[in-house]
Amino acid sequence: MNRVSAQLIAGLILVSGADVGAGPLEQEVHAQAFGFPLSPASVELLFPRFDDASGTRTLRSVQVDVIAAVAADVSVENESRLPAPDIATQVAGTGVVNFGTLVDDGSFSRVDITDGSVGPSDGVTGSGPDFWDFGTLSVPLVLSRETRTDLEQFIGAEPLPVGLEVAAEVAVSLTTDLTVRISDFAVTGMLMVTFGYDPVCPADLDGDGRVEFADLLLVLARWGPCDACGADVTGDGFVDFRDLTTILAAWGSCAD
Ligand SMILES: [Ca+2]
Ligand SMILES: [Ca+2]
Ligand SMILES: [Ca+2]
Repeated sequence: MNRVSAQLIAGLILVSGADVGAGPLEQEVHAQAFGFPLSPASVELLFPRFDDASGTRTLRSVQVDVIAAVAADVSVENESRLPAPDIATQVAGTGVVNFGTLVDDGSFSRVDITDGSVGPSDGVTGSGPDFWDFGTLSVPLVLSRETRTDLEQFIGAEPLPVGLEVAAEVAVSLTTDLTVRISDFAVTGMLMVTFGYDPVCPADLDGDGRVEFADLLLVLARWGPCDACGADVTGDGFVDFRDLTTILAAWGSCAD
């Protein structure tokens, strides 16, 4: 390192208050698929708790997400001698997800209506001008909740269940002289748990437990734009003076 660089670094050491760990949180995502018939019904899936790696990672946030579809195959058949021009169906319900004390709930609904052409009964089951097949009626169920408090419950070696309850029904507007067939009524989707955490010592780029010259050299070696490189301590897409000052502000043993 030449004299100018050394002076520059000496000057930067005087810059205090660089915010170590100010970059975006690291994320650890766990996902599991599920599917069960309705309704109502529930599922419980075990997810790992956060591993703080002997205190070298600090949990900052926990988020639980449900991305699912509630669906049913629905057909109706008019058993009356009169036409039934407008038959409506509604697939609707509620969902509740919980992971420890982290809870979110929501509702879903979709309405479908025949095109006015359903005629009087032809006496033949499952077909004819009196029969209307709505096909598969699918409606999204999306739940998402994050917490940054009471995080202790999410740390440890034992897994913790995520519970999901879904209550749904298929309602049909005309019930007189109508045969309604519902099949494959179910919910399928993904459950996700996302841990957001800070490495306790993000400036220790080479992971030897100390922030020192070797880490500084790694920053200088990657100077400039970089996409998710380790030397970008602040996580802004550039290795620049901000990363250098972060290193200098964290100088010394990570345990201090
Ligand atoms: Ca028929
Ligand atoms: Ca180091
Ligand atoms: Ca940076």
